[in-house]
Amino acid sequence: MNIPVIMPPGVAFQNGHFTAENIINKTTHSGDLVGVFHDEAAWLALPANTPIYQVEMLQSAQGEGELFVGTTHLNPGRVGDEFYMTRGHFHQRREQGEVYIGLRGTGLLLLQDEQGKARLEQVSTGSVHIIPGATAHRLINTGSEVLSTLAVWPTIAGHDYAALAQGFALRVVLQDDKIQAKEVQNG
Ligand code: PAN
Ligand code: ZN
Repeated sequence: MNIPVIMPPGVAFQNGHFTAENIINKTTHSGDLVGVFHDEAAWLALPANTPIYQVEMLQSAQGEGELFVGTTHLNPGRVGDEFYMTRGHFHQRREQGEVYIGLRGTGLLLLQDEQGKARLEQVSTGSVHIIPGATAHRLINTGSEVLSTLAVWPTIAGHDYAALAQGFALRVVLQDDKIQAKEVQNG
């Protein structure tokens, strides 16, 4: 019997780009990130069409038990003293977790629980990050090249951006030529 072998989609580990048909692509520009960076004047000075990060996703079946696979490419740069970062979110379905794997570049994964307690994990090539349920997550590029990560998460997870409208409890900035995490008052 001749059993056909399916060619699955691929991901290039060196840059996180997918090889597949019908990849979903979304770029987030500076102008989309209203209220995300603490230095409003520096944010306003940046052209609104400045690309900050790009997400590539494979097509997935939807529904309970199905998974999304995506890569995020976060550009290097700063708004004022604050490093470029993703918007960050809780999952709408709070109990749903996610896995991030570092592919290229260097940065930090900011994790925050529902009580507002934040922690940082170092992201680098091959780092594996298990994001538990009920944990908000944001990538921060503290390096000088693109930070790319691979992520897998349940399609039912959904994104809740509104819960963090006040912002995260930590900001990562360049001060005195050093990468520093600062605690934020009032979130
Ligand atoms: C990722 C993120 C991606 C972009 O795929 O959605 O890095 O970050 P924001 O969604 O916060 O803009 C993920 O965590 N999915 O659940
Ligand atoms: Zn997520």
